[in-house]
Amino acid sequence: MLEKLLRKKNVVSDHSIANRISGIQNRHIPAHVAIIMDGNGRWAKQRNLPRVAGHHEGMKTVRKITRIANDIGIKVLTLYAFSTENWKRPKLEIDFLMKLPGEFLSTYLPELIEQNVKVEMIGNIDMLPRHTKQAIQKAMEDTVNNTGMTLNFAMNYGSRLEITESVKAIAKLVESGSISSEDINESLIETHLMTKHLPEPDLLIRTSGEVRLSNFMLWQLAYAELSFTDVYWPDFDEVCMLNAIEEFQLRNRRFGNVEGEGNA
Ligand code: V07
Repeated sequence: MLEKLLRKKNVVSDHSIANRISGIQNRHIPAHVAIIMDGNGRWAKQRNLPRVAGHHEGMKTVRKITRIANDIGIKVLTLYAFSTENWKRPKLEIDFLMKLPGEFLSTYLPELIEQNVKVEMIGNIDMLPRHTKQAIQKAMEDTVNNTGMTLNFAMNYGSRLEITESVKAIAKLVESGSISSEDINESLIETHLMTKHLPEPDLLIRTSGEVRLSNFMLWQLAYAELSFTDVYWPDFDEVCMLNAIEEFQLRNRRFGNVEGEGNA
């Protein structure tokens, strides 16, 4: 609440955001931040708008948070855009959601390229409508050589399905005799997850007051710090993001400074 007031009065300026980013950069920066972008429907309801208006507004937050995450020096930002559970929603809402990747990319892909961001995806792309698939594939192709932050969208993603598929693939390796069951260990399982090429998330943020993981990166989040805020995703802004990162750094004082002199 105080934050909102300060911002209205313009007390929180670009200058103070830049100062806070510098402070963050003098400490341990989370390499991978994952976010459950919840509360778009509730944001809309609060304003007597249709749910889809909340989803659309949430897209602008994706842009904002991508930019500041990249500025901070976060290496991977994973955003839960569409879960395997989301297919249970009304068809019209699903149709709207499936247009958002195309709209997001036709609007923001040029600036993502300018920021050297690499677009990636986890989840089963095959079940998505063709236009959605094509938009995402083009963005991945156009940014494949970018060396800055990876912006990783979880689309039609579910963690139990991901783990189930890994187990199945490993069972086939055993069946064919390429490995023995004794060769199964944590790192073999990890190399069969969709995130095999990414570092584990250091920080998970969930907006909108729900305190659950909802089948999101269950294996990968084993050691992550968890950050929950009541703010609805469309209202989540740079200040909220800085708050979450600073809180992470306070909890991680063992890594407290670059020289490693922090107290445990
Ligand atoms: C979606 C906006 C953010 C709040 C959560 C629900 C609605 C961006 C994308 C997206 C996905 C892939 C991609 C580029 C952009 C997106 C869906 C929903 C399904 F390559 N926002 N956003 N996709 N929302």
